[in-house]
Amino acid sequence: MTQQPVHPAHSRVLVDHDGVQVPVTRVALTNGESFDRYCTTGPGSDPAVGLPALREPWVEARGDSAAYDGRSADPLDDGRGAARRGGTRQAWTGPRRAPRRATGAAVTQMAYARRGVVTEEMRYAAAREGCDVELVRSEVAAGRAIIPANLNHPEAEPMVIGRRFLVKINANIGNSAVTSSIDEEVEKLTWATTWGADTVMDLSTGDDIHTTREWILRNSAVPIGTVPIYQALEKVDGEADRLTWEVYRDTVVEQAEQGVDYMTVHAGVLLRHVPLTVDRVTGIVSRGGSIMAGWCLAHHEENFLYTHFDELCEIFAAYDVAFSLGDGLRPGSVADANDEAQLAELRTLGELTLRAWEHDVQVMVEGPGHVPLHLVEENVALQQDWCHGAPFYTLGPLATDVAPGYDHITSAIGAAAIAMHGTAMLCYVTPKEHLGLPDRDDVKTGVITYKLAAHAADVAKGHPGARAWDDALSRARFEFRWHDQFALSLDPPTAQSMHDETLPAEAAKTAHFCSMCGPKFCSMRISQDVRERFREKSREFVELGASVYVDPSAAATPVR
Ligand code: IRN
Ligand code: FE2
Repeated sequence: MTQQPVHPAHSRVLVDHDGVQVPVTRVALTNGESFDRYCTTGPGSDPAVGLPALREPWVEARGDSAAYDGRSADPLDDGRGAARRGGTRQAWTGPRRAPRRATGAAVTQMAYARRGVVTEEMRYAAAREGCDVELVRSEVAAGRAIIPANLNHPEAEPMVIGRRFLVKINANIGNSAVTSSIDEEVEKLTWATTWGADTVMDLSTGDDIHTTREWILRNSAVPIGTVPIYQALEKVDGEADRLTWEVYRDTVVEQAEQGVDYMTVHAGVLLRHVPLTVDRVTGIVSRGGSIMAGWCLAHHEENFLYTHFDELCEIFAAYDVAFSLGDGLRPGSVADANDEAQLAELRTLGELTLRAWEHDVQVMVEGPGHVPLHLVEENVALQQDWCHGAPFYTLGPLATDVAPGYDHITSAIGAAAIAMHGTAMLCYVTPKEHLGLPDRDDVKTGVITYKLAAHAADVAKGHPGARAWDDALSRARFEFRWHDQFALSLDPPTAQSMHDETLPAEAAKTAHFCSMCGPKFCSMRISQDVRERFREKSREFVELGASVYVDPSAAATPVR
């Protein structure tokens, strides 16, 4: 099943960059030109069969990992026998591969980059960005960028996250105990990447987490992230006090064997940080953060994610799982932004970043949350400084707390600002934030809203080529190529249906106005007339021997 393009003028084509074939979304324009956009959709799959294993030959050729008889051989074994206890999910039906892991040293993209090795994954990511592969290799080697690429997720099309590259966005999906089936989760994945999600996090809780994740991974061309503490908590029947390092470790291995590319680990929530949150307006709003804070207090012991961090690094290094160091103490209201709890955790995340790098494990660092605009820049400055340039991955942030129902917007305001200052990836927020589980429409709205925040930041940063997209759309708009304006937009069906509400006729698709201003008041049409008259006038002046009028935009039509 190939994915339906979102507009008839769109097609997924493979283009060649120095011998590497990478996908783009090609937008065919009515003036005979075309415009290529970064493509996240993947080649499309039958959900029951999964995607082809693009990276498998690359991983095998490196010869530093081997398949073994792992826990994941039985996809129904989620560690507590969900299926045997009456779980309802259908077991994975597609091809099964034995999990692989390193046979010796770290098999991470960072390890290769630091040794000066250019991998196929680096080549692929660079080709998609349209940049030199050496930029990708050197940024990964320095820890300023990551390529999330677990050995056991060969279906993924490699991509790079870092401030020197296009700003990326993540969409969260996942069932909670109360809603959604597997089909719906795979469908949400496909839906999110159709609209441009660069990575997807499966935040499922409840029964059958393992099986749901298997279906998602086998059908995902984008990196998949998870928060393993959620599944670990299911294994101890939701009783946080019963969590142990061993239960957590086994969960991480299970997920690494399945192919999870990056994992949120709330290892910066230390026992001594918890009292710093008591006077907050909104306390601890991170799910993972509150679980770990509760555990620390119940046992009066240091967070086991922190005390076992080096063992965790060894596991991550063997599969190439990247850390997403969780912001368990992120502010949940603008009142709590940049407070001592948040900053104390951030300092710890900086220390953990260095420890992970000692193991050649890739790291990004998660950030807030809720932050008023005037405190946004400081967030990036401190994170970059204290975390040694590791990529920042932020949740919005919401610039104000007052608009439930519109929090995709309050957060996109903060997201555009924080990305402009250097955040590498934005975690989307949907209109349902704080209110309920997002449905299909919310996922689309969240992704589109975050795509525009990310792109606005790319333009503001002067990212090479970013503005070309705006220029292509603006030219179409000025020339009244309505079909091209729709096709080039982030959400073509919405743009077109809004236009067609008042002017549905095909003739209106070339008309020199829309119903916003009507024919007489269309500034674009008037401005085209002005330009035309101006050219005529300058022609007259030239004939009179005067050369004062030079219309720079008329360079292509020399005045005779
Ligand atoms: C991103 C930045 N800060 C938090 N996030 C995302 O929030 C993270 O990647 C994951 O998707 C989710 C984790 O939520 P909790 O457990 O911290 O609430
Ligand atoms: Fe919030």
